[in-house]
Amino acid sequence: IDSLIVCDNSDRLSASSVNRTEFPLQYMGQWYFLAAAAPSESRALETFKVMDNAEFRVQASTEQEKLVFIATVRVKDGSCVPRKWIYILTDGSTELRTEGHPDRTTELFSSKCSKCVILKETENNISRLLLYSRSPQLEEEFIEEFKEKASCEGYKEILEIPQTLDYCHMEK
Ligand code: MYR
Repeated sequence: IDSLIVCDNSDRLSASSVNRTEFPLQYMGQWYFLAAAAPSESRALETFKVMDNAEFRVQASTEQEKLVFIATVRVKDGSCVPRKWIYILTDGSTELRTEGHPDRTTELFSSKCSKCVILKETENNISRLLLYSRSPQLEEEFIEEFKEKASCEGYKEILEIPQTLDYCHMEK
């Protein structure tokens, strides 16, 4: 045993401090992708392993129950790949659905890091945790907290997004 993590309630995923009154307004705008976690050998992190960095923007849609997520991914080969998803808000909950992916659900969780959000994506029994922050650099304690939460979910594979290259230019 090289490490022992005791999973008390502060390490477990909790949505208790996700602010539902202002939801989803407090999540609008710029986000940086910092880390991901999944059960080992699940292949759930494959698509992220080619990334050097990724920046997201969450914006309102012309349809009230939808949000537009725009991303620019800097691939390790240096190229920039734009991505876009439409999320569908769920009545009375902070759970999201993705347009075009009927089997995918996205839950939101809070952490001690007030400028962070943790997403749990589940699709056909495959789940993964994703950590996003308002700033590209994050204090080590918050990365550690994410790893502990992941470990308490039984997720042994952790990927930190390297961010060694410049961020791509994001379309306005
Ligand atoms: C994926 O790569 O599979 C999903 C990308 C999701 C990006 C999320 C970035 C920011 C999260 C803010 C939460 C907004 C909730 C209303």
